[in-house]
This record gives sequence, C-alpha cells and structure tokens, in this order.
Amino acid sequence: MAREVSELFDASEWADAAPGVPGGRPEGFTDITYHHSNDGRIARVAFDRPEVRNAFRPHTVDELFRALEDARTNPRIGVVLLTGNGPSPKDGGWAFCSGGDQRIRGRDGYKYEEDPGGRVAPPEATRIETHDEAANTHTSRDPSLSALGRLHILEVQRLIRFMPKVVIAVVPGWAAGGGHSLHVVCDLTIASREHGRFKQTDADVGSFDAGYGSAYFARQIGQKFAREVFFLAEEYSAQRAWEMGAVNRVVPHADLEREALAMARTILTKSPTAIRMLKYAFNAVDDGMVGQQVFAGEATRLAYGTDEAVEGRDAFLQKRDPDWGPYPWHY
Ligand code: S0N
Repeated sequence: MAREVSELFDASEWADAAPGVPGGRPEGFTDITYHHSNDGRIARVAFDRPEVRNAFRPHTVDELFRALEDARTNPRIGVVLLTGNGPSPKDGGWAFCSGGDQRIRGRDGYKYEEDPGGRVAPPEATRIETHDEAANTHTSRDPSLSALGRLHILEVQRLIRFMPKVVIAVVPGWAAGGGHSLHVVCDLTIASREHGRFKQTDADVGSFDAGYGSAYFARQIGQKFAREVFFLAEEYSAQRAWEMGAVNRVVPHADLEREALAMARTILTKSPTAIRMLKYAFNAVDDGMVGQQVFAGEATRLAYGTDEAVEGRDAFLQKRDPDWGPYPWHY
C-alpha cells in the first residue's frame, strides 16, 4: 500500500516505486513522489512541493529525471501520469507546477546550494569525503552540488518528448512558467475544472522558454493564441485552455486522477508499437533531423524483425551473398 501523498491520490490504485526496482520502496525522494499502478503498467510521477505551488529546483529536476527515466526503460510501463500533489498545507491552493523556484535563481541558472525549504538531503553514499591530515580538516561534498546554475528541466522536457510512451499532464491546479511548458510538452493534458489554471509567466520574471514551451506551443494552439499567452501573461481557466486547444479534457476536480487513469487504461488497450510509431510521427515534423532520427530508429527496430533483415545478417555471418529472392519490391 502506498503512503498518502495527495488529496486526489487513490492509494488503492498504486504501489510505491523505486527506480530500477519494480514494486520496490522509494529511494528517499524528497521533492517528488513516484508510483506504479498495481498492475505495473502506469507510472505516476508527482511534484511534491505544494507549499510553493510545486516549483522545481535542481534537486527536484534530478529526481524527476530519475523517475521518468525509470518509467521510460521499464518495459511494462506504457503510460506516465505527470501531476502535482496537493493541496498546499499553507493555503489550500492547488498546483501542477509553477516552474523554476525563483528563490534560488542565480545569474546562470538555478542553484543547488541554497535551499530555502531546507529539504535537500543528498544520500551519504554520493558524497566525496576529503581529509587533509596536515590541516586536520575534513570536507564532505556532494559532487552534484555545483556552484554552476542548472537549467536541466530542458533535459526532462526532452525525456518526455522522446520517450516511446504516452505522457499525460494531470493538472490539478496552476500550470505556470516552466510548469506550463511541461504540460505543453506532454502528449495529452487533462485538467481540473475547478482548480486548473494556466499562465505563462516567463516574461514577468525575465525568463523565456524559447523551445517547446513557446514555439511548439504555437504549433499546438496557433500563433495568435500562443503569442497572447506569453505576451499578456494572463490567467486562463481550464475551460478556456480547452477552448484554445491547449487541453484535451476538463473534468471535475474530485475525478481528475480517476479520469486520468481511465485515459491511461484506454491507451493501454492499443498496440504498443502503433502508439510508439504514432508518437514519433507526430513529433518528427517539428523535431527536424532529431525527430527523423528517432522515428528512423524505431523503423529500423521493426525492420530487424523481418525475415528479410535476418537474411541480410545471416548472409554476412555465413560469408555468402544474401538471397533477396523471396522479398518483393512492394508497391
Ligand atoms: C503560480 C502562481 C500564479 C500562483 O499564484 P497564487 O495562487 O496566488 O499563489 P502565490 O501566493 O503566488 O504562491 C504561493 C506560494 O508559493 C510560492 N511560489 C509560487 N511559485 C513559485 C516559484 N516559481 N518559485 C518560488 N516560489 C513560488 C509563492 O512565493 C508563495 O510563497 P509564500 O507563501 O511564501 O508567499 C504564482 O505563484 C506565480 O506566478 N508563481 C511564479 C511562476 C513563475 O514565474 N515561474 C517561473 C517561470 N520561469 C520558469 O519556470 C523557467 C523554467 C526554466 O528553468 C527554463 C526553461 C527553459 C528555458 C529557460 C528557463 C529559465 O529559467 O530561464
């Protein structure tokens, strides 16, 4: 039985998950929660900083990346739900994600060192211990704690974009700034009718997602709407976002996760190969040569499964000419 994580979370549906350990216990995630459905086919990844509207800091992004990478490489998982736990214990507000934690934004990105929430607790095993006999000093440092700022939420965006599984943004409250961009990059979005709110604050805080968050968003909803969302930075209800084409479904708040699970289960009735090829086909037109490369890789995997490709491999290994005779030039 998973621990209680969010008011919308139905513990009877989920088991705690640990990266690389199906059904295992969580590895001490502090900023996210990670679960697998009881049948092991759906992953739920949730921001767990509701007191700051689920803003992310570098440590959050590290955990997010690990959980999503685990879901990507788990052959039983077909759908990932990305959501935000809530409500906030401070004021009852709901959020999907409010983007980068502005309190720790430096001049070159977001910093590990400062931790206003006091929640960074890197595992001891990852620390580098240095003992200076002469000076009789001992230092202990986590190599990931760099003075350099990070912007690696973009790596998470790419992971969502390129994983051969459907990622659904489940939006129980605010999707703002970099959180808005994450919902944009997810394959589908389902939002709470009562609390779902969308706002692209980048230009308010001197930040700009000039990639998927904006340019791809314009592909989704059209140039005029996308420019409006960024240039005016106004608030949009879930219903308005649906009307603009930015959201697939708007459902009663209390039903949000149940409806998201139902969507996931419908997707799981489909052919995994067809879903994978369709996702990459949808992506390819906007992803340039990388999109073609990803699509082509999957086409190659399919080709490897044919007798024709096996003949090519066997002919090489057997040092003979391949016999393509049985394989027609299709028209
Ligand atoms: C989400 C908003 C609209 C919610 O408003 P509401 O409901 O009135 O709540 P608040 O009272 O404002 O917030 C409650 C508490 O939560 C704190 N908080 C909220 N959001 C953040 C945040 N992002 N960082 C830190 N704290 C946050 C509030 O301060 C408040 O705390 P207390 O109770 O202590 O007062 C509203 O909160 C809002 O507008 N939030 C800010 C949204 C925002 O501007 N986010 C940053 C936008 N930029 C990015 O996300 C960039 C992401 C990124 O990494 C990137 C990616 C690609 C390319 C570039 C970048 C880049 O960074 O440059």
